[in-house]
Amino acid sequence: MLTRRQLIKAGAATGVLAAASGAGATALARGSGGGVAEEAFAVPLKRARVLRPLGGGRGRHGAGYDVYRLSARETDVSVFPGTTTRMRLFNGELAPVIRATRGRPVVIEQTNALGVPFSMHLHGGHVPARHDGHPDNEVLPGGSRVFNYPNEQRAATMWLHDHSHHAHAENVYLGTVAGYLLTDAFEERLPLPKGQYDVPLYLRDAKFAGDGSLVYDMDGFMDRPTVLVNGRPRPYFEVAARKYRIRLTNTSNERAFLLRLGEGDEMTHIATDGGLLPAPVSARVLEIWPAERQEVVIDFSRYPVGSQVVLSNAIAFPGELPEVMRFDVVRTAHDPSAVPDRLRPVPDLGTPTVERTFVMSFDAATGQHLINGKPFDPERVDMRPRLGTTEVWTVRNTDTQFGIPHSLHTHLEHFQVLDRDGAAPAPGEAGLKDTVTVMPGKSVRFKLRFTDYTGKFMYHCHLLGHMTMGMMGQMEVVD
Ligand SMILES: [Cu+2]
Repeated sequence: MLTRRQLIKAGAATGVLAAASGAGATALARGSGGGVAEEAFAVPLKRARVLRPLGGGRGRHGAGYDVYRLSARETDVSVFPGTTTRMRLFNGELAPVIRATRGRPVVIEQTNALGVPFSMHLHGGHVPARHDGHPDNEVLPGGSRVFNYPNEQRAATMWLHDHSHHAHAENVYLGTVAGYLLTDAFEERLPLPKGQYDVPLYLRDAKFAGDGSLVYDMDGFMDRPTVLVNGRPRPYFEVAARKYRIRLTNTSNERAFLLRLGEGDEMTHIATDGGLLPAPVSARVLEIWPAERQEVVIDFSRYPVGSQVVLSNAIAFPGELPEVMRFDVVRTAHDPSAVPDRLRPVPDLGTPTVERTFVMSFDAATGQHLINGKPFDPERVDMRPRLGTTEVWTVRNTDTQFGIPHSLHTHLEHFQVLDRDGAAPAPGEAGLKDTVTVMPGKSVRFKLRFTDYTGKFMYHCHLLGHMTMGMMGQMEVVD
């Protein structure tokens, strides 16, 4: 039996998180610790349900807005046939989705029917501090809070999750996640696949006990052998032989995926955290870390009707099934969609006048994860960026001894990656981002500009166990 530390070291050897496993492994695997038997492609994908607004109205500036209610509550669902899994879900649903349009605000009345505090955060949202889900604004059990999202930002695939002080990792793990897809006129004009051919997929890992219950162990991140897509274990998805826009969000606490389609078939990478890339990028693998979004267009017209194309994880841990899901091409369809040669230029974020460094490290003596040598302190403001100022942030991961990857997620603003250890970012990282992962011994530089909103916002590692153990800071944006 390997110790956790040996496992972490072994995982780091590949430079990502785990040794790559062979594709096409056994069709049947068993979760460790007597978990449920798991067969790949036994259940159909459940499409994420798009919520209908409860109502709307006219805001201060005359713009229409939509109202939604999201209630976080415990719900029994059946993930594996014949078993019941108690999860914590918004409205009792696995990843419901809100579709929003730039310029039309969304108001969400969020009620907390859980037994723990809750603080809803729109990941990727450019929103006022009091609506950002700061842990100081936790909603206690039985309480509620109204969130106002202005939607004055570029089209992007975002998501909603808990940001409470102590329960966020468990709440995310137990399923309290919703999608938030913002579109705008620029994106709508492009001939990308739309409607039923624009499919959000929420990927995550999990560990289930034999009775179907979800097992949460903060340190058990290498023992979550089940992959769920929109809450279904390794589903199949019946598609038409045409192009689809697939919007991937990794809602895992710690799991990274290196996705591979079929035998390394081409996917067209079109967007990331902050929306469309400057230009499409041909991709044969697609890396997606916790909280990141990656969007691809997949052209299923390459495959004859009757084909089955597997999406697999090239960095599954040893002993795990690599399969994530399967696309079954079942019919032909008319396809007026196309991927233009140019998508969306990155906006000019200005000339930086401030530089900051963020050193990410694990303290083996205390088990805490630190930024610049300090664990999170809610009483401490770590920095005060000025509104209208462009800054360059260098994020350095010094955890070579333990081989621990870290990420940095900035609230409020998206950023532009400038370089990784001095080298230009890959074309797939050339769009706006809000979460970057930095491998041990590596560094990344990005620039961002503070706009519109003052107040306190968080930044943190989005490997949620690390965040729980201190890897978070707060900035107060000042005028
Ligand atoms: Cu971390």
